[in-house]
Amino acid sequence: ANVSPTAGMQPTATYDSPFLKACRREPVPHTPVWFMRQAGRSLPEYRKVREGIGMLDSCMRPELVAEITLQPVRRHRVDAAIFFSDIVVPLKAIGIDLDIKPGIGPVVEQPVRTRADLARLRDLTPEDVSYVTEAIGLLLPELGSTPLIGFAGAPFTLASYLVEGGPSRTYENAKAMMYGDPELWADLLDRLADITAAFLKVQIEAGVSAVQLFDSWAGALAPADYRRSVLSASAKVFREVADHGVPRIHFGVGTGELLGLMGEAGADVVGVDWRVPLDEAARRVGPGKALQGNLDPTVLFAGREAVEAKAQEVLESAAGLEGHIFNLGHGVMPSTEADALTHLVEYVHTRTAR
Ligand code: 1CP
Repeated sequence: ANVSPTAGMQPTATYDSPFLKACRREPVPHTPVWFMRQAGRSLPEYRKVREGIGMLDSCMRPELVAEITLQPVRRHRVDAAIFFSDIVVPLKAIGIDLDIKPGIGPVVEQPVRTRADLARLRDLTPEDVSYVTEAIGLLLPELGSTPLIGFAGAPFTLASYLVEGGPSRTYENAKAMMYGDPELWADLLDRLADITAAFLKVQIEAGVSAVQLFDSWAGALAPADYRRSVLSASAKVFREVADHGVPRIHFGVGTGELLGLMGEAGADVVGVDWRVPLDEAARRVGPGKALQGNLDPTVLFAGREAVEAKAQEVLESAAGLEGHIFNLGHGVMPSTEADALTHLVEYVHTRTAR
């Protein structure tokens, strides 16, 4: 019989979805679209269900997570869902005292600065995040053939929050450790690689169809420093999940100079922000990988004509690629109009219908 390589793991219709085909660089009926941060404050239905519930609390309620994850799929008809959670959830789950503060982001009560602090980073077990497994179980039947993307924060980006104690623009404490105590830094990133890999494995075993590693802030690093001090930890994460057979996406912001190295770390798909056109990004990444991106999220404030013109530019720049997944160059901004996103999905689908 005609059995797909993942038969028994997930329905063939999911395996044959445009999103997963594009990840595998196979021909697609239309260019697949999804948006980073597609679930969130741009949706009135999100604001409604989140009312009075803290961000981290909401990540631990399976029914709520499933509802929020489904909202952008219903509304925008995107080609993939992304699991509603946050990159700091596994850190919270192993007992790090942190919170996500409204208008700020993740704040860590006691930053990780010394070797003694490393002891607080214990291994993550599936039981620590049983609510994640449960939420994915609720989602799969609801999603049907729409793939679900799991995700985690990459070691560098997680370290930036842990060492700084919160969001930063300069990463001075994290970089001070990286430059000043390379051994401690390497051990910290290695610990985080294990936690991240364990968190991704939980999601894959629960049934997600692809995973994205968010190294959002890696663009703060020079290529030589990324290669020396970060690449091996991210490569370890990708290696750990390599034999699970799901595509692995690697994304960061301002990473034009790092695209080759981020591919080298083990990704099947490299995410690109809006600063580098996709054809140039493909040259930097090299052959054998699909690309994801890369419309500037602020274009969505400029009106329909501008959105279409800029989306068309992205599509033209992607015309020669083997695999392209349309996305923004970074997350949806909270004040974006939901209808602008719905229209963008329709536009890309129509323009690329083959
Ligand atoms: O109360 C709220 O609504 C807070 C806003 C919010 C939301 C909706 C935060 C706080 N996290 C999230 C969800 C979230 N976080 C998702 C949802 C799934 C989807 O895309 O629909 C995802 C993928 C993340 C991942 C995440 N968290 C990243 C990587 C992606 C990126 O944007 O680069 C990062 C860097 C974080 C940290 C974080 N969490 C929240 C904020 C505001 C931040 C950034 C803070 C900073 O500037 O450093």
